Amino acid sequence: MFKSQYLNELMETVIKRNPGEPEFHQAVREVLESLEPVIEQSPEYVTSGVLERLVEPERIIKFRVPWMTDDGKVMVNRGFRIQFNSAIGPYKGGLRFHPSVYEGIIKFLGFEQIFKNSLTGLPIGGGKGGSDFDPKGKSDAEVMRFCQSYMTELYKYISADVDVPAGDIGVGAREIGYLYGQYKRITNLYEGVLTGKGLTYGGSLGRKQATGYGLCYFTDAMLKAQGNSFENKTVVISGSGNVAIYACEKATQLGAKVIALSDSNGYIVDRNGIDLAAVKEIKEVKRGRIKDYLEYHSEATYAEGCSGIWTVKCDIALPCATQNEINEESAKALVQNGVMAVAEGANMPSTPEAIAVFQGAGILFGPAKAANAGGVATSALEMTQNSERLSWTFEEVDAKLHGIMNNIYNNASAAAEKYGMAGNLVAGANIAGFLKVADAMLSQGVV
Ligand code: NDP
Ligand code: 2IT
Repeated sequence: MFKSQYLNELMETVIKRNPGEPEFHQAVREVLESLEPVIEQSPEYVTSGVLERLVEPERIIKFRVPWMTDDGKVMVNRGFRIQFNSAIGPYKGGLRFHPSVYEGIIKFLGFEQIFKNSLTGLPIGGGKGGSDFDPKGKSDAEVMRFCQSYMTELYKYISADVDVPAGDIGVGAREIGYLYGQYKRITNLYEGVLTGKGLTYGGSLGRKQATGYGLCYFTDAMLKAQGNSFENKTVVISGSGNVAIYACEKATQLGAKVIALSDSNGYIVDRNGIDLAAVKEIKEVKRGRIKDYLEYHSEATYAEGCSGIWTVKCDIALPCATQNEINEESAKALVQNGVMAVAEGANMPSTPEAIAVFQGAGILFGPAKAANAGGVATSALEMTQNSERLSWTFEEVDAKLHGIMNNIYNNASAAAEKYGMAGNLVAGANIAGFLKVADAMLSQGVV
């Protein structure tokens, strides 16, 4: 329940208009809660209908994706692209290929992307897409045929100045390559229509590392504000995909010891510190499971199930797998074990109840929109390099990323303080992200 009757009615409308989409409702509710003090002070956001327009995607594209398995069987998946908000730039956001994908997941991710992209300070609007296709266990040829079929429909709706997709769960360098090849073939355009591209055909140095590195830069900024750092801290990271791997790399470089990683089957604990070269070989080369780590380090332990990882005692927890992976019980376990900071690499990995536990305990909490914005920020830097037909060095990209993450931390902190919620980075990130988009919408009239 909100104090404001207006917000209660708006939330009810969102639920009625988007039935059976609890993840989307969750994402909207959190943002509206943060905005309550803003609309009290600035009623023009209500009278101009900015909020009603923000919660309704500008366009939803939904399509059939037929493809053939290696043994000639016809398969049909569903493709989505939600072009949520273009007030401050072309739609920008990843594609997720995972069996759990349905319209509500893409909607929640697209909605979050609006505010995250605004926080980067770069000119990118919000969008997201994906499919219920599961790349796991498929051959490269099957993944290629799927990607070609997906792009054969999607190309009609995207271009370098309209909508620029990238990776997310299940979409990495391999998938982006196949998608790019098909876009180029159909349109005859060599343009920066996707980001996360390979380095030989327009990708940016540092994009692969950006979300994980950015997460650690953000966490470091939170810690430094309290006179602390990663030095000698024990870190637990969930997931073992793109974000988790490069969060592990940067946390280690900053002096921490990462002791646990996971996948959707289970988690490993290595008290000596994770051997990242082994993890990269297992995940990036062999496309294996995190359990295979025991073949490299028999002294490590493996446990089935993914939520148990939050019972491993640590100073810093970085959830980097998926939405709602930390519930109230897991949050309580982390707090009881003395966690001092939690920062979200995944999108919406903490349930509202879990966030309440962290904030109630007074620990540092870095919400996804702010903490994982380094990936999309570096995607925007890739777009810039493509436009000027130049490529920057790794050091240049990384330095820009570091500056952007520090700015996001400072802006979210300042917004929280300005609205009387000092230290509440959830509210601060939502408010700072909202204000830029809302003011652009006000300037552009009722569109
Ligand atoms: P990857 O596909 O590279 O890795 C995903 C990891 O999360 C895998 O270890 C996977 O395990 C695990 N995982 C996925 N779904 C579940 C589930 N339902 N339960 C438990 N574990 C699961 O994806 P990314 O690393 O790119 O993405 C991870 C998170 O970060 C997502 O929330 C994504 O939205 C977010 N993100 C990604 C960005 C990027 O640049 N890539 C940018 C910002 C946010 P398994 O192999 O068993 O499925
Ligand atoms: O959630 C995200 O921000 C991403 N998956 C990255 C999006 C992008 O366009 O790089």
